[in-house]
Amino acid sequence: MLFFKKLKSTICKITGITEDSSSAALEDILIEADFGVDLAARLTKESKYEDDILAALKGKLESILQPLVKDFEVDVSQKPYVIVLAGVNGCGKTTTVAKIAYILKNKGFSVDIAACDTFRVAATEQLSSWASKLNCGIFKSDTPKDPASVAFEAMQSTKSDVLLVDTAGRLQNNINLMNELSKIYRVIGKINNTAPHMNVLIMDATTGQNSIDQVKEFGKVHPISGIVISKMDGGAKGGTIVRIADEFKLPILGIGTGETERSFEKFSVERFLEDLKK
Ligand SMILES: Nc1nc2c(ncn2[C@@H]2O[C@H](COP(=O)(O)OP(=O)(O)O)[C@@H](O)[C@H]2O)c(=O)[nH]1
Ligand SMILES: [Mg+2]
Repeated sequence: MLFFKKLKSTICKITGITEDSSSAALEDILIEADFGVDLAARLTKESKYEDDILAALKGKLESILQPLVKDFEVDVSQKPYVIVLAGVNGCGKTTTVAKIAYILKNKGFSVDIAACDTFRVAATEQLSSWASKLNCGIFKSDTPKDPASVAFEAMQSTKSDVLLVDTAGRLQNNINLMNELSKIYRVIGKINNTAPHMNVLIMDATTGQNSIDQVKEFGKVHPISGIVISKMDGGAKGGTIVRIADEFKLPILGIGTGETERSFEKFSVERFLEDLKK
C-alpha cells in the first residue's frame, strides 16, 4: 500500500499552506484507506499539532494496535480446550483450523477437529484432508445434518487436549444461519460450561467497511475472544484492522499469510507499519 508515501507527498505538497488544509488532506487519506470517518477525524485531530505529523500518526497507530497483539496460546489444563472458529463465508475459517492445528501439534498437543460445516459435502472433505495431513482426529457427518449434533458428538467423545470447531460460512445478516451457529455454542456449553474457551472471529484482511458489522453481529451470537486476520498476503487494507482494534479492543491472535498450514504468524505492528509505507 502506498499509504505513507502518498501521505508524505501530499503533506510535502501542501507545506507552506495553512495547518488546517494539511490536516484536511490527512483526514481524507485516512478515510480513503478505510479508517472510517470517526477514527480518521480523531487521529487527524490528535496528530495535527505535532511537529512531525507522520511520526505522530505512527505513534498513535502503535498505541492502538500494540496492546492487542497476543501469542496464540491454549491452556490444556482445561482439557479439551475448545476453540470455535467463526466468520463469514470464504473468510478462511477452515484454512485457519489447519494452521492452528499445525501450531498446536508442533507444540506436542493432541488435536481433534469438529467439522461443523455440514452444509457442503466439499467442506467436510476439505477438512478431512487437512486432518489426515496434520494427523488430527476428526468428527464429521457424511450426510448434511444439524451441525450442532456434530459438535455434540465431538464434545462427548474427544480425548484430545484441544478441540477445534470449524463452522459453516455465514453472512452475519442471515438470521437462520446465525441461529444455527448459536446452537453450536449452546451445545458446547451444555456439555462443558467453561467451553468454548476461545471463540475466534476470522476476518478477511481485504474486507473494508463491512468488517465492523461482522464483529458486531458475530459478537452478539457469542462473545469474541480475539480475531485472526486472514489473507494478509493479499494487499490488505490497513485501516480496517486499526478500526476494529480501536473500536472493539479485541486481541489480535494472529494473521494468515497464505494457503498452507504454515502460513500463520503473530501480528507485528512494526511490519504492519512498514508495509503501509510500500
Ligand atoms: N492467500 C491466502 N489465501 C487464504 C488465506 N486463508 C484462506 N485462504 C484461501 O481462501 C479461500 C477460502 O478459505 P476457507 O478456509 O475455505 O474459508 P471458509 O469458507 O471460511 O472456511 C481458500 O481458497 C483458502 O485457500 C490466507 O491467509 N492467504
Ligand atoms: Mg470452511
